[in-house]
This record gives sequence, structure tokens and C-alpha cells, in this order.
Amino acid sequence: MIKNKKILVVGAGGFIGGHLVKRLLENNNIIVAVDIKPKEYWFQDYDNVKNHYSTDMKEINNCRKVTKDIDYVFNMACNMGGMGFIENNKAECMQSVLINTNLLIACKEDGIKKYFFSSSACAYNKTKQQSTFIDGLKEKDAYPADPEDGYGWEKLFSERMCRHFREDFGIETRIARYHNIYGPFGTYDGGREKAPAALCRKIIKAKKTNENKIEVWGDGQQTRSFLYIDDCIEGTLRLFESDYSEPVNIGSDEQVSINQMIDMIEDISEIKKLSRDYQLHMPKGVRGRSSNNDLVKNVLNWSFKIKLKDGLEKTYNWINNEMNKHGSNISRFTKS
Ligand code: GDC
Repeated sequence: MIKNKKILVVGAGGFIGGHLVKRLLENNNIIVAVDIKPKEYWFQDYDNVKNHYSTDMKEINNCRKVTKDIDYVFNMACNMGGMGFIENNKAECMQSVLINTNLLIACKEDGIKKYFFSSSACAYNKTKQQSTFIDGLKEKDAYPADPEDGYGWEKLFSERMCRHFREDFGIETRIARYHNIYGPFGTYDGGREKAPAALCRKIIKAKKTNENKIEVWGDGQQTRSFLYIDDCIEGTLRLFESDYSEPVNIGSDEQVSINQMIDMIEDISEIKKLSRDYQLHMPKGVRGRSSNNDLVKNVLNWSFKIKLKDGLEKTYNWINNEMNKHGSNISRFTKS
């Protein structure tokens, strides 16, 4: 694993970025950490990061300030969230194209050798995700292009931008297509949360308040696969160190319906079965999605390890603790 390098992590105050910084610090790397959020809202605190910057990387001059004397760059930054956010904020999501583009330009100017871009399963063609249980998405299924409107187009375009900076200017680029990453130190309330955290929160709240019903977006039969954060970080670092420069799925192929995931969370919480109020008008996204992991096994000799039930248990316990600490007050995990 990467050791003793000077690494710029953009989006270090967010969920995946926060876990990545923690892991890179454990390996004695020197970290320059950047996020648009003020420091008090970063999702994890670090004592031994060399420099922190709260700055907007959509501006090229801010990119130029932080790419000097850096070995590697990880771009984990974008304006994002679960379906509730990305379906209603397409223009905001698309502006993240400025982060990746300006950061690549600054990296080229400063002779950065290697660059990581965090893409998404939302880059995949929507027409391949129209039934509930689908075959896992293979990397080639992103084309012909018809990604998630807004957010997915930004990811697909930025993947391409990385490719052309590699081909034209020789920057080594690595691209992960993340499949719904979840775990502790992630958003669980406030509008940007994804389904695993949202449903843990709803079930915890029902338990605390003795309610017997939760709201579920859609009919509950839509499917996804969810990847626990520790697997995500392991896959990310392995991909970064590999010599494979095309996009690769970093995801799980344990495909479940939202109803099945709710069953698991109810078991973890030891609550009696709740009735489900299906909200058909709420954002639903694609009907079915899962990761095909043939390529990742082939090029990295690796695949995810943590089963959904086990990852949900850790996530549930963490959210439960946070809700006990903060009650209904705003915490850093309920903001952007
Ligand atoms: O939000 P998400 O996890 O994003 O939603 C998964 C499914 O769960 C959707 O069909 C949604 O309607 C359903 N769902 C049911 N109840 C709820 O309370 C709820 N909250 C939420 N959020 N969803 C609920 C995500 C993107 C990410 C990222 C990943 C990559 O799409 O939002 O930004 O890129 O994909 O895989 P999802 O899986 O559609």
C-alpha cells in the first residue's frame, strides 16, 4: 500500500474522503486535505494532517494553491447525495465538472504523476437498469451513453476528461465506479442521505418513539447492491496501485431489494415488524442495479468481503449512537 508519499485529498471532509485520509495516515503518508465545508463540519477529525484547507475547488486558482509538491492526488469531491438530492439538484451536481477539470489542469501544470477520480454507478446506461433483479453492470455497460440525468452525466464526462489527460499529457489516472457506499461517519439525515443510512435512521426513530410505521420511497421492490466503506477504501487503494487505467466497478454484487434491506435492519434493531408506507411519488432512480465484479477480480485479484448484514449492523449502531448524542439537533452528518 502507498507509504511515505505526499498526497492531496480533495473532498477530505466528506464520507469516503474522510475514511481515505484516515487510512493513508495510518500508512505514514503526508496528507494535504481540502474540502469546501468549514472545518467544523468535516465528517472526521485528524490531528496529524499537514495542511487543511476549506476552499472551493471549482475555482482553478484554489486548485493551483494546493497541487504544489504533491506526489498523488485523490479527487473524492463532488456535490452529491442520495436520490433525494441528486434528482432535485441536477445543475448543482453537474457543476462538480469544474472541480475535476480545474484540478486536472493544475495537476498537469505541477507535473502530478498519478490522479484518482471517484466516479459512480450512476454513469451506467439507464436502459440496462429497468428491471428489479438485473445482471451486474459490466464496465462496458456505460456505453452507449445514457447515464443518470445530471449527476451521472457529470461523472461520465469527468471520467472521459481523466482519460484524455492521461492520453494527451501523460498523467496516470485511476477511476472507480462506486456502487452505493455506506457505513459510519456518513450522512444519515438532512436530505442527502442514501437508502441504507436513511432506513437505519427511520427504524431507530420508530423504535425510540414506539411508532409502528416507516415511510419507504418507491414500492420497495427496486434493487441495489451496497458496499461497506472499509471494502471501498481497500478497493480504492488497490486500484490506485494497479496499472489499470480504465474505469472499474468498486461495488458489491450482493443485490437486494429495498424491502429485503429493511428486513435486515429490522432484525438488527430487534424491533417488531413495521408497516411500510410506500411513497410512490418520491425519488426512486433506476429500477435495479448491481455491480459485476469480474473485471475487478481480474485486474486487482480482489473483491468485497463485508456482507450487507454485517455492514448494516455497524452502520446502525453508529447512527444509533449519533442520534442518542444529538437527538433531533443538527449534527455535522446531517449537513452537506
Ligand atoms: O438514495 P439511494 O440510496 O440512491 O436510493 C436507493 C433506492 O432506495 C431508491 O430507489 C430510493 O427510492 C429507495 N429509498 C427508499 N426509501 C429513503 O428514505 C428511501 N431515502 C433514500 N435516499 N432512498 C430511499 C445512488 C446515488 C449516489 C451514488 C450511488 C452509486 O443512487 O444517489 O449518489 O452515486 O447511487 O451507486 P441510488 O442507489 O438510487
